[in-house]
Amino acid sequence: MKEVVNKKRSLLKETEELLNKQIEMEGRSSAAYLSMASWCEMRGYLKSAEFLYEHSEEERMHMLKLFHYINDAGGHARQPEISGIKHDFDTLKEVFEDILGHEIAVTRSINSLVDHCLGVKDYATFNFLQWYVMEQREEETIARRALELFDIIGIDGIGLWTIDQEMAKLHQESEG
Ligand code: OFO
Repeated sequence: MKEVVNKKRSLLKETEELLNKQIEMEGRSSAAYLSMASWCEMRGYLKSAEFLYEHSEEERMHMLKLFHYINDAGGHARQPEISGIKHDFDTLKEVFEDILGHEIAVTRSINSLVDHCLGVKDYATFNFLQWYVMEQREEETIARRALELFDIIGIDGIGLWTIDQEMAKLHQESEG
């Protein structure tokens, strides 16, 4: 029985472990963005909340893609334990600073996975990961542009309200 299982496996154990770590990162992104969405909604930043609720769903989809890839290749995708999610923020800007920091960390993780795949000549997984490489490029850009709004518009007067409205446009762009 064991041999039959091994014959089905096209992933190295080490690659499987790294992909499972990436699952954990995507799950953490989803949980973090859900928490941020809730904070924004509670504070009345409704466009930012909408953007983040949806972003949380997208991160879950990123996680599920990895689940299916690992299992289809004969590995075992594991539901990660996720704790330590931040629930409180001092400002709306802090939310978007955290998002950028988070996305940069995810990009580094994807890049090191890609490096690993090249090193072990796993070209199928390398190819699969290219979708994540491009997705990270887009997500970092959106996070940077969101932060720029705070500098361009400023937070005085109706500044914060305007920034929140602008998040709806960024949201549309990220979908388009
Ligand atoms: Fe999964 O793209 Fe952001 O973290």
